[in-house]
Amino acid sequence: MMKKYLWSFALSAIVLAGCGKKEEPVAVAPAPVASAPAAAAVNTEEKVLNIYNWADYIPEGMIASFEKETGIKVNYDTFETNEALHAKLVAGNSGYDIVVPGSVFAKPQIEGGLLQALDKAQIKNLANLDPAIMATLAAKTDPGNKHLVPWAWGFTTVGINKTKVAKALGKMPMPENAWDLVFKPEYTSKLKSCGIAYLDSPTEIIPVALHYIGKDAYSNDAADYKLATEMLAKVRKDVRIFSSTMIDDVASGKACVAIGWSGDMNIAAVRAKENKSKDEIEALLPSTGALIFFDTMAITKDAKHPNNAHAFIDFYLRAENAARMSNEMNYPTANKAGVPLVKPEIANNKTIFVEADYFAKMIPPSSFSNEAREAMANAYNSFKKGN
Ligand code: N2P
Repeated sequence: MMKKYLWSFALSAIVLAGCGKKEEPVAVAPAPVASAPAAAAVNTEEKVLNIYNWADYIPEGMIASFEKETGIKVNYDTFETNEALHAKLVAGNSGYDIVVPGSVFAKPQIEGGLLQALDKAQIKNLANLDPAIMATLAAKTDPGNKHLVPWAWGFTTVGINKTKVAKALGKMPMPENAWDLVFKPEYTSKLKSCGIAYLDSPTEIIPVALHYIGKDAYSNDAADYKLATEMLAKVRKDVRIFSSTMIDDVASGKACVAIGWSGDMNIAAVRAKENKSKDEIEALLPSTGALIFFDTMAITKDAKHPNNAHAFIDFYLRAENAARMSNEMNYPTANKAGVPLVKPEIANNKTIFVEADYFAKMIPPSSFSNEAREAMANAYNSFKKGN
């Protein structure tokens, strides 16, 4: 049992080390106050809730269960990149009550007043969350854990169709560092024949490229972006697919190697088996580390249904719902109470719940200034256009 929790302690240690602090114990967010208000507040909101989440992130039927139980009708839309969500929030009047930004974007969104503080009295299941993960979020992103509740976490890495990659590489052995497969011309020139896919977002690709060239993945220095795009330019012609919903591309063999998200690559592996493909798909653990992300639920500043939003967040935080997400979407949950309910084949999959020693190598998330994000977008767009 203890082994399963190791990763979260390792996570807090590495994230704190990453922000220059020693591995001192961190004040954990206070547990929700148990005392009930004198009279239970009556929810007079219209029975509607508008949710905006990443594609391929929620188990089938979970929304229907919430609707059935509460009588609240959910409009559930999806986005594919942090940039797309951010643009909607900045424009205002998005119409969404709950959004799920990555922590890299949630930080400037909190600072910019785009998200409202949670009413923790309405979320009794906050107590189910892993204190170590909440401490890392408080330290780096959301002081006092006022705005954000983790949906899931995971990492950006290299996914491969082992069968097709072995064939395309021929006599060439697999590199020690899996990032070479997507960034080193020696490999990409061979793998282009079976399809190279990249996530389609500046803040996904530039950070992994920075990491590959030995720079800080979260550098805010535009001069570093130039170096990253110089490296990327050498492999641009070999990249066939730009997509942030690449599960089917990988599962069907349209792409044999991808810069993708850990859970999506694991879903692709499962889907290939369901499709009776003989090819084996795998999320890799690059020797130099992969980039961790946290995706977090938050309520928009101008939400029209904040009470319904709190009700959904509390519902999602039930141990059984958190475990269902891990079991079906192949992303680790930050819900400590849910972990014992995760199926052994998921809990023991080292590319989903990674082991503590690999954690020590992973790159914790940070964030970018508005100017840096703009410079990164320009660098990425010119890379993509090929000029
Ligand atoms: C999408 C999962 C989103 C992970 N399937 C990246 N934040």
